[in-house]
Amino acid sequence: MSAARTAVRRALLYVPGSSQKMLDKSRGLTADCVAYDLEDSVTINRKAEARSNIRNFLEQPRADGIKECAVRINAVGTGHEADDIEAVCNAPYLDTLVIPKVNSSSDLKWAADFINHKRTFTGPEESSPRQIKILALIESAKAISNLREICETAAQLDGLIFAAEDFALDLSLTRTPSLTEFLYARSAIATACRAHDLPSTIDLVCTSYKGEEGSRVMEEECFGGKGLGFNGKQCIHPDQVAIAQKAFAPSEDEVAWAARVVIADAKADEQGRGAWTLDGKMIDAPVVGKAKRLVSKAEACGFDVSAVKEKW
Ligand code: 1VU
Repeated sequence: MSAARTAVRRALLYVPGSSQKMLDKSRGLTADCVAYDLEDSVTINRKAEARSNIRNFLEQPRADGIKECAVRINAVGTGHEADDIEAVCNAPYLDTLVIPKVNSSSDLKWAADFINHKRTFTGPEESSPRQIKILALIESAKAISNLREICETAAQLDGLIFAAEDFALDLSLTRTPSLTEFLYARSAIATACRAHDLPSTIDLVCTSYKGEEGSRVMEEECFGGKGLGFNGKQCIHPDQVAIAQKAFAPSEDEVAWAARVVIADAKADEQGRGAWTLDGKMIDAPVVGKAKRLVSKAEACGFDVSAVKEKW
């Protein structure tokens, strides 16, 4: 299925384009979005090799478990960006380009115009759409100040991603386990995505990935991000993917509650009641709206919501 129709990116896993082993490994994974990387995980002397690896890789159909194939290019102004786009933008199984270090509208506009100019591929709809989506990485104070103009720049912009490590470097911050130093930036990004109807708002990387402690920290960060309005998280290791996909999907209890609210609301509507009670709590229009949104999200994440509804 084309990514254009799903826009569910609970986990976005980076795979270094210079590692053929990790590229091959990604084929066996189950992930909403895999971003094959040409940027920070690839050294300058291996950029050309990584472009060629990724281009060859995206000639082959997406693996069953992967819903979306993205490529992260190098930032506009580095001197690598045009070669990156030219190398991959007509690959048959490319869905999305991730543009790092977008500081202003002009960075994004240049990338979007160049992609649209170079993109000539017109394969069958199942393999790849004519227009590819863009995700923009927000990594600096300047970018946070320019969020509104960035969000309004390109029709194919599908979401924003927060890069904590570069943001910390820009502001000379030290990352702490509480992540409070990023609160303003993360809230601003999640709010901007909502205000501009961008489907994906993807949170910072959890740098711990090893063992039980890595899983605990990852889970805690996912729920913290969800609480701020993010609907996905960047991952650097396969073990993080299932944790993010579970955390950013509605839980079974949430789906059951939402299904009950939607069913009971239809009855309340017939009786002309805008406010009513379920399990001792008042339900009115915004609560019903939340329940309907949960049902849509659950369906997009693969839940059989009709089976849950039948129980009620
Ligand atoms: O079991 P196998 O030996 O066959 O495979 C290993 C390993 O190769 C594989 N693996 C991966 N496969 C695909 N994508 C990945 N990202 C990935 N990471 C690991 O999984 C098996 C187990 O791996 P491991 O636990 O032995 O881990 P390693 O020591 O091999 O690798 C750890 C690092 C962190 C180096 C690796 O996961 C990695 O390179 N991750 C990606 C880093 C990256 O892309 N950084 C830049 C993006 S983050 C960013 O820019 C923030 C905005």
